[in-house]
Amino acid sequence: MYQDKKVVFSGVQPSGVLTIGNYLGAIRNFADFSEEYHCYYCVVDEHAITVRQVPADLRRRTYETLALYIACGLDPEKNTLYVQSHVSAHAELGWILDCYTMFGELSRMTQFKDKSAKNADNINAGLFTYPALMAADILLYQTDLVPVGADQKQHLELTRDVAARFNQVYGDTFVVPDPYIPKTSAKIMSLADPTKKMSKSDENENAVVRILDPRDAIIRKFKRAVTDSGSEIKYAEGKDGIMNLMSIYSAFTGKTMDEIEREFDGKGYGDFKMAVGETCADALAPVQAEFARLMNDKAYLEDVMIKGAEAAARDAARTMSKVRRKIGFTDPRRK
Ligand code: ATP
Ligand code: LTN
Repeated sequence: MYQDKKVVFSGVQPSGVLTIGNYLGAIRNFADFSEEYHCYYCVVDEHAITVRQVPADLRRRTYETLALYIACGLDPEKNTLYVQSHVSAHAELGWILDCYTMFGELSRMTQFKDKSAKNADNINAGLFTYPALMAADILLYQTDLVPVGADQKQHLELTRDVAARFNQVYGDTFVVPDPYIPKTSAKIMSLADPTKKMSKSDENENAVVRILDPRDAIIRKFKRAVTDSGSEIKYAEGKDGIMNLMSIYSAFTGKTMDEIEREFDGKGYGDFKMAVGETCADALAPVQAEFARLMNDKAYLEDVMIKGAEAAARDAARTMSKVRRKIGFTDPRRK
């Protein structure tokens, strides 16, 4: 559809301040695709309202998430950066795909089960149909590749199934996308409970390291990270806490687990945690500086949002017109 280049699409919810899980599992990898692919990176605010949001916070975080995209190396000239609710085709195709997504399929989604348990007083229909809207995000742009963390694999499989089902009924309409899940750091775990995913909406601040946390907070959180009662820095079954810290250290330094074990041979957990904290803080410092600069230039961020939404809407319209025609919607203005 887009001439010579294949298409990449991904999204992040403005549902909280981003964590190093979002950074290492997703955003940090986005810029790798900018040259070879036609890339869309979206701030998915419509997904965020499946959980109750304070309007002023949602607004601020939408700007912040866009600023973080840019601070993490995404050049708005080379990537289409925009906000989901600015392009009405997402909600429009979302509704249509609701009608091609089965109740049974949605019931099996682990994210739905987790979020229902966490938000027992607000299990709304949007939380349930969330994956159909996510499929719409992706399929609107004839996406080939979707870089995401491991937790999104199931949603990607559903997207593929919905695309294939639609194509089977109506003939080739959508490209069936592949996930791109990084080999290391696809699932950064909570520092308070290393059997649980680190999540930006976690209420326990000690469980998450946020991209924007000050240096001393980052170091303090790593120092307090839950580990086992042993003392050896070893990547081994049953040492979930240490394995998670080693993955984080490896992701920031590029060192292998063997190299890390050798580096900390004879040293204790205290030394290792300090090293992880310092390395993480060092790596995030330039992102934080660029973020601060961008947040002071709201006019620039708004310009990026407007241009991005215009470009995305133009591209999405091509898929929408095809979808409408195939389904049998009337279009009296079309000659
Ligand atoms: P929430 O807590 O609001 O559900 P989240 O932290 O899970 O949010 P999302 O906005 O849903 O973050 O995800 C953005 C991207 O970050 C997705 O590609 C997701 O797979 C990835 N991601 C989220 N958490 C982690 C993690 N702990 N490790 C690796 N990747 C992650
Ligand atoms: N569901 C994702 C966020 C998301 C997304 C997308 C990711 C919404 N639409 C499209 C990739 C492609 C999440 O919860 N992390």
